Amino acid sequence: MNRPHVLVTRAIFPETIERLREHFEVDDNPTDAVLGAGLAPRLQGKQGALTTGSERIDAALLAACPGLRVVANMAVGYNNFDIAACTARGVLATNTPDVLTETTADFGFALMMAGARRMAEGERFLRRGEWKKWSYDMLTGSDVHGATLGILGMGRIGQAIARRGALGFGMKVVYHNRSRLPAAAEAALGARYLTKGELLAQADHLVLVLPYSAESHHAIGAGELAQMKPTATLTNIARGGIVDDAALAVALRDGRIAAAGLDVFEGEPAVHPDLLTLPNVVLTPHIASATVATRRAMAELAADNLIEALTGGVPPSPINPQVLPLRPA
Ligand code: 8YV
Repeated sequence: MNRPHVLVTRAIFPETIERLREHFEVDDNPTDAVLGAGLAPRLQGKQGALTTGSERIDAALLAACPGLRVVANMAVGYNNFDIAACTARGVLATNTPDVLTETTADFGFALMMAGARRMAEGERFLRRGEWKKWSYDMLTGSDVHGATLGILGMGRIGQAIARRGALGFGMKVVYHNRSRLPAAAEAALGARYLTKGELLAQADHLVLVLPYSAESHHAIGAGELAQMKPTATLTNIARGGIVDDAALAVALRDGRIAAAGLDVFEGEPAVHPDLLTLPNVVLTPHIASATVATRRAMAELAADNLIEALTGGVPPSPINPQVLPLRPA
């Protein structure tokens, strides 16, 4: 029997690889090296790929890999995919929504709190041996409970953060999104729609949860930071490039906003060197979805998509379902 051939671009759970081997000839990547220019050669003769945000699937790659029919991203975000190019070539693209929503919202909330309450700064202070006595204004931050939570990008994760703020912390929730939520959803979340300018001006803690695109590139730059309260915090768990990191470093240095929490960076894993020198920013290495259970669920959902798509089933989370049914191999 002619089994489809698939590439798993990065190291993932061995159990998921084993499951894929029940259906496919699997080329995996136990060394976990990011393939980069080696991706197209490695995809020759493969009908499917299980990818992560580290691989770019664009028109050039697809042209170089004409046998490819499915790319299953182990991520909810898919800015590493050129969806129009995939669709034009009849290649199905899939992602992993829902399974990471609550985990990612937990982390976004934690990062926001860490910035507001200066937790990382306090920890570094203690480890440096500088904690000699109590003082009334030592590492004083700003309250989270009862404050105004601003959310830019009110999708599934934004709504999960809104629920945490409203129900758990008595926050006033305001948001801006490309499309306004239905009135019933707003009422359920206790969230009020604002223009982007109003959101910037009113938020005590602004959390970014919007997808990255040409439209959202530098959605937060010097101009936007200038509209925020000097006491405000900014948290980015969405994608690098949504914030102009150089402009943010200037705003944090000059006290134009109080603090930031960043899990994603322009050009990551590189981090803007100015951010590394600032005390009032909490920096984490793109780990918002990183719990064992959630990473397992993401890997399994990506595998489900690959298996269903290449065995004539119904993939659970297609991004461009219009290409289904897939062209024959
Ligand atoms: C992933 C993410 O860890 O799902 C996303 O969009 O950013 C993270 O959960 C990362 O993209 C690796 O694929």
